[in-house]
Amino acid sequence: MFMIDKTSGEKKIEELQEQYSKTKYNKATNKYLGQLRAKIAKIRREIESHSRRSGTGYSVRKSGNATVVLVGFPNAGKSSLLRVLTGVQSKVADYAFTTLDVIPGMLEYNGAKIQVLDLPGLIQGAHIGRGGSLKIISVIRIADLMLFVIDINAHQQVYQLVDELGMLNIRVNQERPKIRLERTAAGGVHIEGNGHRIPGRDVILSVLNEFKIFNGDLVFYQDTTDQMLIDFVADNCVYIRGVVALNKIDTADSRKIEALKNEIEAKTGMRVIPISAKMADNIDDVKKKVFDGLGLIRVYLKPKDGSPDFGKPLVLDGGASIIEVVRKINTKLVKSIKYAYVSGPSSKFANQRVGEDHKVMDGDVVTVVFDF
Ligand SMILES: Nc1nc2c(ncn2[C@@H]2O[C@H](COP(=O)(O)OP(=O)(O)O)[C@@H](O)[C@H]2O)c(=O)[nH]1
Ligand SMILES: [Mg+2]
Repeated sequence: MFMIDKTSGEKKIEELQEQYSKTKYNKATNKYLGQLRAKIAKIRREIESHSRRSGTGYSVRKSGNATVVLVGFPNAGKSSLLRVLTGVQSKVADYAFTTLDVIPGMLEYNGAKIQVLDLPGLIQGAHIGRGGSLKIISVIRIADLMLFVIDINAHQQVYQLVDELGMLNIRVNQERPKIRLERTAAGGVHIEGNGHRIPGRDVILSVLNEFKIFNGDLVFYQDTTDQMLIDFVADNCVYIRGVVALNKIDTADSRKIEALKNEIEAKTGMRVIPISAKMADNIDDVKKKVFDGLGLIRVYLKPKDGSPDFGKPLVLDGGASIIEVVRKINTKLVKSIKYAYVSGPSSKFANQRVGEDHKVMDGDVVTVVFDF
């Protein structure tokens, strides 16, 4: 195992985290704890912007429709899963810490090309730079989905990983907090809670002050924890969906598999797929859940007087409109769109005529009419 030298920033974070964990939570310490967390978030933001500038990350080029990273402890079965998903032989050995680099594979499913990256295993202490984690994190941050690979005989690792990633400002299966801040020149801080559960005024002010914000209107649109407020103000988190592959089920009985699947789903909000990478068991379900988790959609083009080509879907991101459909065919055509005919989940009836802003859905058949 190798370890990155800790910088002064990382040491400072360790100190603050120690103070944080030593302090009992109550009404009197509430504000102090908020301050500590805001300080940690701020130092971390500095470290990250530094490591981006100095280029300590791996350089990984995104390719295909979407990028999925395999996240897990060493020995969980990441390289084995990469092989059964994509055919790419990343080094598999009977001892830990074998993969030291990022190994890319390409998974083709439903007409989509999904890039799958096998990363060196993440281990405890990742948030302070253990195990070369800062490089690994720089790759995870660009992912569209995290596929957690968890050994069923060490399933607690999924919770440790979610915690570690949390400390590295990667939020798993969470949405960006719905909060708005409008800075004003004077007048102090106005808080609109809209009836939601929000941090106390003293905590809010101490967090804002830590980021040198002394005036403004702060509006909450949902129940908000202290951490969510800090995430919003520091603006340094990425929000990535996750799916769990619970691996090595060939070594467990069905009662244990079912119980752990339910437990992890309840505690993390992620879908859990029990698999055996070794026996290639349930791998199709992984592919399906990855495709669904990415929110990709398929649209079939139909010539005006012909039939749709169901063998060759256009794969688009969820929320795409007719404009994105045309951009996929040829960017230059976008300015010539007249209208389109849509049949399928997004249309009210067959061959509905729609404008270029119409949002398409998975399974739509589309005919675009141009105005040349
Ligand atoms: N029994 C069993 N062993 C597995 C399974 N998947 C991987 N392994 C074994 O676990 C070890 C680590 O696998 P590897 O893919 O290298 O894990 P990585 O370190 O996460 O990349 C190897 O000995 C694999 O043969 C599985 O589904 N069942
Ligand atoms: Mg490996």
